[in-house]
Amino acid sequence: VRLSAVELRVLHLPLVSPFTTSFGTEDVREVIVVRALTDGGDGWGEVVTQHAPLYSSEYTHGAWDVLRRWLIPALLERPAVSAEEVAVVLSPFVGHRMAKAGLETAVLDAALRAEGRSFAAHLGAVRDRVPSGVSVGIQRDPAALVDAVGGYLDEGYARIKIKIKPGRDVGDTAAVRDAFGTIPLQVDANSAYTLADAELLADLDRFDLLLIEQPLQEDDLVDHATLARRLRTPVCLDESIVSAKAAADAIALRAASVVNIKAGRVGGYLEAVAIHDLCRAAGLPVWCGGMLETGIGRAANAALAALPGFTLPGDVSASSRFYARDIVTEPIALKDGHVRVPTGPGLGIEIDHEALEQFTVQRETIAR
Ligand code: OSB
Ligand code: MG
Repeated sequence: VRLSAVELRVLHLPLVSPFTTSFGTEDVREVIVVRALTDGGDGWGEVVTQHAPLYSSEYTHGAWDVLRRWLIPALLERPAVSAEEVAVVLSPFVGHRMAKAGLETAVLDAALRAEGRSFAAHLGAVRDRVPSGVSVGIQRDPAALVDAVGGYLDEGYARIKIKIKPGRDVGDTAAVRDAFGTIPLQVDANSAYTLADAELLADLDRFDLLLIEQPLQEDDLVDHATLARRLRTPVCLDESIVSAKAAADAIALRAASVVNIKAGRVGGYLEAVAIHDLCRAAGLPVWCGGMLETGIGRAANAALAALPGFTLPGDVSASSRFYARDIVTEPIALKDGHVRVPTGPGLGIEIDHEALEQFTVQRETIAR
C-alpha cells in the first residue's frame, strides 16, 4: 500500500476493576491507537505498551517518541510498503517491538481490507472460534481471589490464570484449588522470583497447574532452564520471548516447555506466526497472551489464537473483562467459553469513532 500519513492517539480507557500484577496496579489502560492512512483506505493497530516500563522496557511515551521521530518517518520515506516489508524497513532501529507491532498491524489491516481478506485467513487460522481463558489479578486476600475466580467461572471462562508474587503464591493457589477443584488453572509470576526461590516454586507442583509463566527475569534463560529441571510444573515463558530467535534459544536451552505468544512483545503478528511455526515444529504447545487490548488487538489475537499450534486456551477474554465500553462497534464477546474469530476484511472490526474520541487524550498525525 501507499502510506500517506499515520495518526497516533493516546487513549485512557477506564478498567472495570483494578488489575494488579507482581509489578503494579492499573486502574486505567493507557494505550496508543495507530491509524494508517493509505491509498487503499485506513488500517488500525494498537501499541500495547503501558504507562510505565514495568512489564518490559517499553512504555507509552517512549513508544510515542520513537514512532513519531523514527519509525513512521522511515515508512513514509518509501513510495509504497507491504506489511511484510514493514519489519525489514524498521529493522535498523533496535528494540521498540511493541511500537513496531502497532505500526505493522495498522499497515497489514489496511492492506488486507483493500484485498477483502481477513487477518485469520492471512495468518493461517484453522478454527472459527477459540477457547477463552482469563487472567485474574492479585486481589486484596485469597477470599477475594476466590470470589473473583468464581465470577469468571460462572461466565464460562475455559481456563483461569492467577497472578502470583512472593507472599501471594502457594496460599492463593491453594485457595483457588480448594474452592473449585480440578479446573484448568495456571499461574503467572511476571518475573517476581529468582533461582533462590526454586524450593518455594516447587511447592506449587502439588496443584497440578497447566504451567507456571515467567517466574524469573526477562534475560534469565539459563536460570529458567535450571529451574525447569527442578519443577514438575511446566515452565512457560512470556517476557523472555522477544523474538523468534529468543524462542529458538529458549527451546535449545530447554528453558521453556510452553510459550506464551504476544504479538506486541515480539514486534508484530507476522513474527508471532514465525514463533508459532518454530514451536510447532519443535513440539511445544503455545497459547496467545494478552496485554489488555482494545477491540483492535483483541480481534487480531482471536485470529492468531486460531492457528493450529495454539493448543492451550489463551488470555483472549471478552472485552467486558476489562472495559465497560470498547472502541469498536462489536466488542469481542464470550459464548460457551469461546470467542469468535472475526471473518470480515482485515481485522474484521469497525471503529466506534464516538468512543475513540471520548477516550483520546493526545493526538498527532505524521504525514509524508
Ligand atoms: O504477563 O500476561 C501478562 C497484562 C499486562 C501485562 C502482562 C500480562 C498481562 C496479563 C493480562 O496477564 C492478559 C490479558 O490481556 O487478559
Ligand atoms: Mg505473563
